[in-house]
Amino acid sequence: MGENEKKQVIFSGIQPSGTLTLGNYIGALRNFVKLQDDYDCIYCIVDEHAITVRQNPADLRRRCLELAAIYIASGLDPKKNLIYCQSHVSGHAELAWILNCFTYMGELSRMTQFKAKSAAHADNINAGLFTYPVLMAADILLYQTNLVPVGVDQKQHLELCRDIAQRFNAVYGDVFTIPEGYIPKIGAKIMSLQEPEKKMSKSDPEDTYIALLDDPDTIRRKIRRAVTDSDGEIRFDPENKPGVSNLLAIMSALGAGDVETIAADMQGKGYGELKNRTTEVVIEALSPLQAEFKRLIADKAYLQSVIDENAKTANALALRTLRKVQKKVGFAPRG
Ligand code: ATP
Ligand code: LTN
Repeated sequence: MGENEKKQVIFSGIQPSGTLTLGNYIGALRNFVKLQDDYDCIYCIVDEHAITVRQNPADLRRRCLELAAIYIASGLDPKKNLIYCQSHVSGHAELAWILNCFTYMGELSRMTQFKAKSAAHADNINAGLFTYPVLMAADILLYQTNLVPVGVDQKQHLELCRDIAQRFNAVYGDVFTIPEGYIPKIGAKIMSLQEPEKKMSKSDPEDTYIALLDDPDTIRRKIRRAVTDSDGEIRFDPENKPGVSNLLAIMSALGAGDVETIAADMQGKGYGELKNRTTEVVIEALSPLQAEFKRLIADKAYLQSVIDENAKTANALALRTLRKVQKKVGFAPRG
């Protein structure tokens, strides 16, 4: 790329809805770090998405700063990447409203995340949970994003985002850039340690996931108790051997080689050995991040200054798209 050529834009977000898991790290965060030098990157703390499920206010507030610290601790340079809270840039909610008027009820009711979350929170199936993907589309389209690094569970939302953008562009001209997904080949869906047919998720019970901040003993215990199967063979076969394949995928994603090679290396070994090796790889991958997190979280003033400064920059960028959209749909000019 020539020196003066504008870099492409990356946008992604993580909800401060719980302690980040190894799934979030492998499916999303780790790729954010890889992409930061080649793109203009915006990594948002999507607190407005998080309240689609009831949150304790004090916990939510604390987790937003913790997520900023995790972003930085995982290697994202806050001078090169925009790290900020979604609720600090009002354009997200404003654009979401407009896009709501370009999204059909039928499209939203097909979203599998909506179906899963409304089953899990049957006492609180709120309209925000239903229109969640529209806010996500607004996040992405607000910055004329080219690429969106996410885990595979977000693919359906991303396709909807593209459909909304294309629909809007068809009426008003080329207003939005049409974004592409960036989904890793290995690790796009890390599975629950207890129910390996299900995605590892930070809102599930503690023993089903490895948290990025778990200490080595906790990691060892959780992996030791991970569900495998009874045939005793170490082989990568997600369909028939989801538990064993999940451990192999975790190791591979964390740099231990490709899944087939790891499996071949471990021929004749038992699941105990597989779990020990996985434990070592995970502890080694997480310990630098944990040390850096500990240092950063002690300096709340610094973290606050990062999200404040970056929100200002994000706001200025967001307004460019928002004003254009408002004009296109026919809102009265500002005097
Ligand atoms: P929640 O359980 O609160 O819905 P979550 O754990 O699914 O949260 P999100 O904040 O919704 O996490 O997701 C942040 C990013 O992490 C998204 O890009 C998502 O695709 C990715 N991700 C989440 N879980 C996994 C997983 N198990 N494997 C791979 N990627 C994942
Ligand atoms: N919906 C995502 C989080 C999210 C996101 C985004 C991801 C909100 N806005 C924009 C990528 C781009 C989730 O539930 N994991």
